[in-house]
Amino acid sequence: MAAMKPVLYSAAISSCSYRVRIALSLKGVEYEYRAVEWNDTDYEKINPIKYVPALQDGDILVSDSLAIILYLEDKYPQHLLLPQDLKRKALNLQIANIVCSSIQPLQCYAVIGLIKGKLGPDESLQIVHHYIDKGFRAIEKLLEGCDSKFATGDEVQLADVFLAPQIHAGVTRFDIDMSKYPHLERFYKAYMEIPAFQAARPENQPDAPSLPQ
Ligand SMILES: N[C@@H](CCC(=O)N[C@@H](CS)C(=O)NCC(=O)O)C(=O)O
Repeated sequence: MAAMKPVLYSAAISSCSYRVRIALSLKGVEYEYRAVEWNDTDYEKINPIKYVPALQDGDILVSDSLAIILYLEDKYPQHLLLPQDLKRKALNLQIANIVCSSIQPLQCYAVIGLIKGKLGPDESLQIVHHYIDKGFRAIEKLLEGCDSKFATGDEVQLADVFLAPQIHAGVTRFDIDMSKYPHLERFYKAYMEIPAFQAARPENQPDAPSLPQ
């Protein structure tokens, strides 16, 4: 009997879901896409913290994009995202974590929702810009002198899987001027040429919003 496809609980515009979609595509894993509505109370049974993404793979249910991607890395070893070399592996994890812990949570709808009404839209946007800029500048510093095609080499690795959705959100949702971050701007152009990244883009998901994001 054929194995069941993993089920991805996702939202098109969620940058955290976008990371997992890229990893699944790069690894060539076929999956069932299940769009989660923000107000779906049943979803709490899948992920108690109620955030997307989550992945059900057979009897394994895992949520949080980094945990999911590390799970995929062990389960589906095709297109490994973490190199053996300890220095490059550490750099991949560091960049992924800067995006995951020090940028995205500070730009997310939960935080923007909290400050809504207390601050005007311009002030909220300034806060988001501050944290994206802080993170992007740090990553540019870490990559000083880098002349590879992607962040940590000429192959797409974990850092790239986290960078692409973060830059995409920066450009499309927060009007970030990427010319201030020359390495990231160059990688972003390269990511957009890769079919696995294209397939994972928000606008190519079944629940893509019909309005510009
Ligand atoms: N650390 C989590 C964060 C997940 C997260 O913040 N998801 C957002 C979308 S990118 C979400 O579900 N937001 C819904 C809400 O804020 O209620 C991960 O990397 O998966």
